[in-house]
Amino acid sequence: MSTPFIGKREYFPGIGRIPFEGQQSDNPLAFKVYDANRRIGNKTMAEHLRFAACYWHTFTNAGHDPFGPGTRRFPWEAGSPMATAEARVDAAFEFFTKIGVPYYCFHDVDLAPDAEDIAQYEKNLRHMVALAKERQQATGVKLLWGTANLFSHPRYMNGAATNPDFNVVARAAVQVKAALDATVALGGEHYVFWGGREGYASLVNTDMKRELDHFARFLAMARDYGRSIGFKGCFFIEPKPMEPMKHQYDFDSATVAGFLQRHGLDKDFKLNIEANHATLSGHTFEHDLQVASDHGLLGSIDANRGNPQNGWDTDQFPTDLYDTVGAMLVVLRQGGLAGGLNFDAKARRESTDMEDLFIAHIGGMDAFARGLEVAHALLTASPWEKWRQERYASFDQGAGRDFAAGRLALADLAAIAAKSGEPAQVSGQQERYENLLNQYLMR
Ligand code: XUL
Ligand code: CO
Repeated sequence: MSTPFIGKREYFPGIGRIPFEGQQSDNPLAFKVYDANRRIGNKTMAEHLRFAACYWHTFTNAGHDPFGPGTRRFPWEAGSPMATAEARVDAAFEFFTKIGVPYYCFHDVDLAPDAEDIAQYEKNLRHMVALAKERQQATGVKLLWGTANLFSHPRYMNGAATNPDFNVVARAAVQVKAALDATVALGGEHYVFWGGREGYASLVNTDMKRELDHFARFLAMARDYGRSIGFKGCFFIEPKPMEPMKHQYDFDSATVAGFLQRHGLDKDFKLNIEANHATLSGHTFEHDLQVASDHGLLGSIDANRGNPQNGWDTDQFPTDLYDTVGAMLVVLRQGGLAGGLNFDAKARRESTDMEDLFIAHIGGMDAFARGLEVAHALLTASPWEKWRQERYASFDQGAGRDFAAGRLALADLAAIAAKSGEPAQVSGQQERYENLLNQYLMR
C-alpha cells in the first residue's frame, strides 16, 4: 500500500490509503460499504456522493468547548501562525488523499491566518491559496466550496451583513470579496454563506426588516462580484435557526426559500442543508432536505448529526442509517446534487488519536454509502414509489385531475361531494412503508 504524502514530512504515519475491504473486515481503518468505483444505477458511488472533508473541524479544531481548551495535539501546530498554516495544508492534503475524498471545503481564516490589517489578511490568504493550488494539482483533490468566516471576530458580534453599523457591513465585504477571489483561484465549484451572527439577541434593539433588506442587498452584491470574476457555481445559503444568536434569520429551508424568492435571489442561490441545523429548527434532516428540494433549491449537504438528548449543535459524524437513507431518497429523487456531501462534523473531544479523524470519516462515508444503496434499491426495485403514487391516484383522472389542473371552483367541489356521499376510509399505511425500509436495510 502506498503512503501518499506531498509535504516535507508525513503527518499520519502508519496510515496508508484507506482500502475498501467489505462487510467481513474488522479493520477499523477500512471501508465496509463505500467502494468509490462501484456503480449504483448510472453513476459510481463517488459520483453520487461527492464527499468533502472540512478544513475547520478536522485540522483547526483541537476539541475546545466552552469549559476547556482543545485536547488533540495536532502535529502541524508548531511555530508562528503562518508556519502552522503552511504545515496544516500539507497535513490536510495528505489526509484528503489517504481517506479518498474527492473534495474539501474551507473558510478564509481556516486556510490562512487572520489579520486585522486588511492588506496583511489579503496577503496571508493569497499566499495560502497559492500553496493549496499546488497541492490540488499534485493530488487531484478539488475544492467543493469556499466561504468567509463572518462570525468569529468580535467585530461581527452584532452581525456581519445585517450589522446595525454600516462600517461593519463594509468590513464584512473585505472577507467575502477575498474568499470569492480565493474560491475562483482554486477552481472552487460553489460558495457558501452561513449567517452565524446574522440574527439577533433581542428584538428590543433590532429593526428586523431593515437588517433583512441589508442582507439581501449584500448577497446580491456578492453575487454580482462573483459573476464579474468568472464564478460560475452556485451560491449556497446554509440555514440554522439559532446558535450562536438567539435567533438566526436563515432559520430553516422554508424561511430561506421565501427570503430568496422575495428578493429575486433564487436563480443564483440554493441551499446547503446541514443535518444538525435541521434538527435544531425542530425538523428532521429529511424534512429540510425535502422542503429545499421541492423549491428546486437543494444544492448541497453538510453531513453530520445531532444528539437527541442535547439541544445544541454537536456536529457528530453521521452514523444513523435512517438519516442517510432518508437523505439519499431526497437526493436520488431530484437526480443528484450540484454540490456534495461535506462532513461538517467533528470527532469527539475525547477522541484524541489522529487515527480517530480517519475512523470518524470512514464511518460517515460508509453510512452514506449504505444510505445510497438502500435508497436506490427502494426507488428502483421495491413497490415504494408505486405505493406513494397510488395514494394520490384519485388526482390522476376525472374530477381529481380537473381540480389539480385548476379547472374547478369551490362550489364544483361541494357539488361533487354532495353526489358522492361520505368518502370511504383509506389507510395511510405508514407501518407498511417503515417495514419495507427496514427490509431493504436488513438485506
Ligand atoms: C456552523 C457551520 C459552519 C458552516 C460554514 O454551524 O455549520 O461551519 O458550515 O460556515
Ligand atoms: Co455547516
